[in-house]
Amino acid sequence: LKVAVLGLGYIGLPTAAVIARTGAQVLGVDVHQSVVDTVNSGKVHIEEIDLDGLVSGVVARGKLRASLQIEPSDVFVIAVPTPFDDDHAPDIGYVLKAATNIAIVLKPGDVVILESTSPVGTTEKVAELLAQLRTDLKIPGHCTGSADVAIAYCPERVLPGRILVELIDNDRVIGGVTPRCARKALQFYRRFVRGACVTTTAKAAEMTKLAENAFRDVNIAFANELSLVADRMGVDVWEVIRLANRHPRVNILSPGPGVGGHCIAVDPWFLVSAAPEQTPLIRTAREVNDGKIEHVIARASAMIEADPSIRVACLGLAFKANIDDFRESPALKVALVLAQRFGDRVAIVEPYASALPAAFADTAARLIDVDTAIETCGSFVVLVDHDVFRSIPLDERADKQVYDTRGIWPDQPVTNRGEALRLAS
Ligand code: SAJ
Repeated sequence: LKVAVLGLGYIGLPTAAVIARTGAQVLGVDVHQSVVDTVNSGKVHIEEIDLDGLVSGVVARGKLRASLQIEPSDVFVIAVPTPFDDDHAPDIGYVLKAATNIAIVLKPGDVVILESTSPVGTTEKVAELLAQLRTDLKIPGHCTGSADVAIAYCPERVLPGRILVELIDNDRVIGGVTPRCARKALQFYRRFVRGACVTTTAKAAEMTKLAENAFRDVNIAFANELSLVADRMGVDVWEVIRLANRHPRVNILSPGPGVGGHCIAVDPWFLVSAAPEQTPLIRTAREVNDGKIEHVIARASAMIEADPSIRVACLGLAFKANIDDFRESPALKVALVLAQRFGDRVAIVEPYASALPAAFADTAARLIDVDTAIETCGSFVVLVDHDVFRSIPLDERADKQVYDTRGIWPDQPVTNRGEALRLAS
């Protein structure tokens, strides 16, 4: 079996490697020469547990190869980005470009699968495009009788940090442009998925993916809203959540400095922009989560202004714990504003970065390690719940002013909690 995976990012590369491990001949296609070169040398350009070993193994055995050029294959998996523009309207340009490239080499019997998170209807647009570009082939949804190729949507659902485990163990939703397409795609996923593979229509599968991430966003927004209420009331939100979650049917998620990553902070907008009148809750959740960033900046600023003599360490830039991914990261946004506002009083601790991101170039902020922060900073703003921060013992921070947006240090003395400093009101 020959498989082409288009897009060698956080989803495409692990997917390509896992398929290659099953013995299939996999070609990874990417637009960046540096990515192609890195993969062909058996290395990885992204940090993900166990991915480096897997990629070096399948490349060494000749099962995975990368290229800028697509080649004829039996199965095509599209895993390219679907960003949104300034008006939150989704941009499926990369998906359509990938489909255009596939059209050049498509032949009867092939299976085309879209995995990128996409607005409802995108898979049908891919089919339509292929029908326009390849009038010599019978494309599903655009022909009578049995089609020459199969086209399906099967969203990835893996959690960064657990990608290789979840790629295999998670259930998969497989939506065909026709039921026959779904069955063909199902055969492919059965090669490497241990979880259940459930078939449906392409549109239902597309909406399922968006619903999953919107569900999480709405639930995190509830936790973030509670944190604002608790802040106003002078109550410890972490304690309230711990207590509420003792109820058998309550399971409140964790507040934080906002919601980041390229999924939860993005995908709900795909639903909102498709049905604005029907989505006040989903839109508001997005606004609550984005608004939390401003609240954290205000609270952290108040703490820093309260004592001009102390240096401040912002702990973490990643969008969540124990990963090196800074996309849409609220921690990065907060740290950047604090660095711009307070100059060289602010230092950044991020064990997952070897240098500060380019956005910090105009600031005086420095990247320091945990030990230096403990020695030289009198104040901590906890922005990411990395394990390495969580494990700092009380005696190394008891005397610091701490604003802990992730609730990682419940034992911090109340008198040394920055959030206890009320704003001017
Ligand atoms: N967060 C909180 N509080 C929480 C949980 C998360 O503030 O209680 C924040 C995180 O710190 C982070 C953001 O939310 O900034 C998103 O993190 P996440 O762990 O919830 O999700 P992602 O973006 O890493 O992965 C999600 C997953 N979707 C769901 O759990 C429904 C994953 O399964 C998807 O595959 C992925 O999006 C994706 O690619 O769509």
